Amino acid sequence: MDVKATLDALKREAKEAITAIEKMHELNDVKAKYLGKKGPFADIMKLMRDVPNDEKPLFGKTVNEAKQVILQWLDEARERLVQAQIQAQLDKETIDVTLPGKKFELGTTHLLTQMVEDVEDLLIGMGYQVMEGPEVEQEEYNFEKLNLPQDHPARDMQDSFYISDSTLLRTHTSPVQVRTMLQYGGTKPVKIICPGKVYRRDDDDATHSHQFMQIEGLVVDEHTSMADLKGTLLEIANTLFGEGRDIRLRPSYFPFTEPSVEVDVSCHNCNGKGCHICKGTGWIEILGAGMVHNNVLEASGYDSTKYRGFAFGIGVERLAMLKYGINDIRMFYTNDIRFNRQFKK
Ligand code: FA5
Repeated sequence: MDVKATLDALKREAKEAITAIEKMHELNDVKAKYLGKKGPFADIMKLMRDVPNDEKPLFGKTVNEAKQVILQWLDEARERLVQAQIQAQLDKETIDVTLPGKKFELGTTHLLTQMVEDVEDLLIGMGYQVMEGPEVEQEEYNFEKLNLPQDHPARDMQDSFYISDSTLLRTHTSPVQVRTMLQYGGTKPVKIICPGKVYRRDDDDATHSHQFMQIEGLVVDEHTSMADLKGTLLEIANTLFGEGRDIRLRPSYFPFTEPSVEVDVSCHNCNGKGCHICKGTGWIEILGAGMVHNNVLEASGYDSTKYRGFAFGIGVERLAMLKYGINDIRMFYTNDIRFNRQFKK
């Protein structure tokens, strides 16, 4: 038998079979067919017995070379299939940049934030500076320095969440008045607002929340008067509720202001005639205010014979409820997206 011719024929046949391979598993089939234990190479090696001893090395070498060539072709075929697989995957994953994009739903600014921003925009334009104060506050600032000494009956007006004997969650933003005046050192005029969260042990119902927002305002200088307070509040009312609002000041009581007033705005719904929103009165209460009490000025380092001040504290939820006819304060805090969406700016 001409081994060389047999091997050449075998290689040609294997080459054809390997070239035709299209799937990975076919590689193993072809390999087993030609190089496996029952394949033609095994048969050829059996002939080794009849080859003269001196020709055995050459015989073995020739067979082995043919085998290596086939293994090499199989490796090349494997590489070809791997590359084809990668290419197919890439083709499948091609991004069509002309496809329309996915639309992401944009959130909205919460209505309370919008109200605060509206008031801030207006008052910053009038020369006010925005200040911040801690929500965990000392009794000294929340009460004492605001002319509410220990055992003062007015402390009951604002049932508090105490954290320790002398620390509580602030019940109003008024402590920022004291903190700012102390920071200013009793010599500079003050013109600030402070929006922020406050906390009271009120039972939650349609008009009360244990956590709500206020915007504090404070102006201190040598000439401030009640007329300035009224003008400022009128400006706020017109900005929030539309031009043509009227305001009225009613005598009230706050320990930290004297005189103290509660402020009503003429109803934006009925223009003062009386409707369900203003409960037939033509007026809607929006805030507390007054001239800063001399005791507060003194406790905060300002000479009350020289300086005068006015202050106001707006309930933000109350404002928003009145402006938009919202009848339950809890709507602000349940995070119902359908409610929030209605106030997309
Ligand atoms: C005060 O908190 C004073 N610090 C306001 C003030 C500042 C007066 C500066 C004078 C000078 P009052 O307790 O009335 O005042 O609260 C102010 C506003 O907060 C109220 O008009 C009301 O709109 C709102 N408010 C009070 N309690 C609650 C509550 N539980 N839930 C929601 N809003 C409330």
